[in-house]
Amino acid sequence: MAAAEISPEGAEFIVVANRLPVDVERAPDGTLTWKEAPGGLVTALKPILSARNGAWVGWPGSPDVGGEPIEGEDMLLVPVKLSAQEVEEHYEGFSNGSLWPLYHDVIVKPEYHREWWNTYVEVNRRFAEETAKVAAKGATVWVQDYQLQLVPKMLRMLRPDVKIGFFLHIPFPPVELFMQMPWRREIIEGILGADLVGFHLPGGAQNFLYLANRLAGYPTSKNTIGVRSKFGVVTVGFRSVRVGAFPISIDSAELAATSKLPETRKRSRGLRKELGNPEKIMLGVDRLDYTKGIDVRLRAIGELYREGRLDPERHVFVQLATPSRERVESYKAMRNDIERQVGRINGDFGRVGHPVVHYIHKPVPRNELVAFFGAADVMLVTPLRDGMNLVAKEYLACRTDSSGALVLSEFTGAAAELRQAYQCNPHDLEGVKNAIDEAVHQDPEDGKRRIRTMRRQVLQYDVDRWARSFLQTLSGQVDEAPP
Ligand code: GDG
Repeated sequence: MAAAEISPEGAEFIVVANRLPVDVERAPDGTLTWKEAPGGLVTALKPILSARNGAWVGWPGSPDVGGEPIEGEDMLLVPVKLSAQEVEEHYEGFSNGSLWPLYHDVIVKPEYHREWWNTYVEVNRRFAEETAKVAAKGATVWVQDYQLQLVPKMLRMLRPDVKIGFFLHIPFPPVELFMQMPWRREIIEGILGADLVGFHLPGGAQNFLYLANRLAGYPTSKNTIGVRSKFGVVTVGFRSVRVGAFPISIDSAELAATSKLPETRKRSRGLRKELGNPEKIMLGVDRLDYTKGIDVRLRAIGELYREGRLDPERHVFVQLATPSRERVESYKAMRNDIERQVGRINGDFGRVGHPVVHYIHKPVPRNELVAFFGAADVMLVTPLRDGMNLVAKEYLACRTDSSGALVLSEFTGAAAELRQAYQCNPHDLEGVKNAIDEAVHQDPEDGKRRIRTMRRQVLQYDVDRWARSFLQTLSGQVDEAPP
């Protein structure tokens, strides 16, 4: 790759992510329109993007759509054009068929195909090139997630003048698993193109530090990595790459405000009524993904009904499962398994007009989701592995009266911060059952104390704080980011 030209008018702050924060819609006459697709990341970064002449580089969500950058409301949108085959091999293939299962404890067996890898390299190169074209001299570039791990190194080769941060939103696996990856050294070298590499947890950062030494032979610091503090260092030639833990969060104040609105409260009451005014509503909210442990909680709930520890007349379970990666084989099999379990529990314990498990397989509008959080007495978050899990934090932000209970898998990043949850090991079915049982039958005063403590944590450490601590560390403004 030859060095790219530096645009005199370029963007000073650039986010590079697999997806643009917009949805593209094609009108019947073939013209394209763009609609903002709000998400936690874009909400947190919008103020910085609009203040710093920002740009967002990403795939617009439809194959063969791309071309010239588009002036958005708060930022320049830079669509990266990908063919249908590239989406299949880069996104569904290497990202979600190889990296996703490998980084989530090989719950499903990862597949490694050379064609997928070659396309992953090619697509990463295109992202790096598009970024190099729009970056102002000395710009700050923040690359997001596992789909783009080669971009930091490729971008550095094109534009040695820019400052590069990389953040991984999913777990970074231990060496024993990572060593499976046929292109393991290339991936480590790719990430090490950044000036700052961030993970949710110190454990992931430590895994990465170890591999940087073992696979690429770079000297690494030996200190214990802290949360937003005590960064590790990898010495790559004349450069120092910092490695740290920055647990992501949510826009807590906005969610709390939405959940307090009279119309949200009314809708929460309406939902309870539609469910037959049960004593306790249990809720699960997940992308339909095998990492989320939806099957685990269904198995636990089924047994609790069978043993009489849950009462089908008084306790109902609602599972909102957003469709996800539906073309990937392992997702199809998982969906069948979950739907069979739902049918079986309802067959055994429901009656006409009164199912015990309510299963919705479609995305729910944001406000409706907040009403569900408001209605839920017990939130079930039982992933087998999850980088952070924002749902657990969102539920807490919405519990403005401090009622409710959170059952939380120890295998989520959130478990490190939310110590007062009913924590469980998702591989230990009896443990999961006990945690659900305790949460459903908790003493209300004890419950309030738990929720209050966890809410305080979520309100204090919101997504804005996450972005600021990462970017301040990247800019070198502070040696240690504010706690
Ligand atoms: C990855 C990592 C990490 C879900 N269903 C609906 C809906 N959602 C929203 C939730 C939440 C988001 O989607 C899911 O976030 P999670 O964090 O739970 O999980 P992943 O999608 O796997 O995210 C994860 C995250 O990145 C951030 O770093 O925490 O570990 O895997 O915001 O509320 N939203 C709406 N309707 C739905 O039906 N509107």
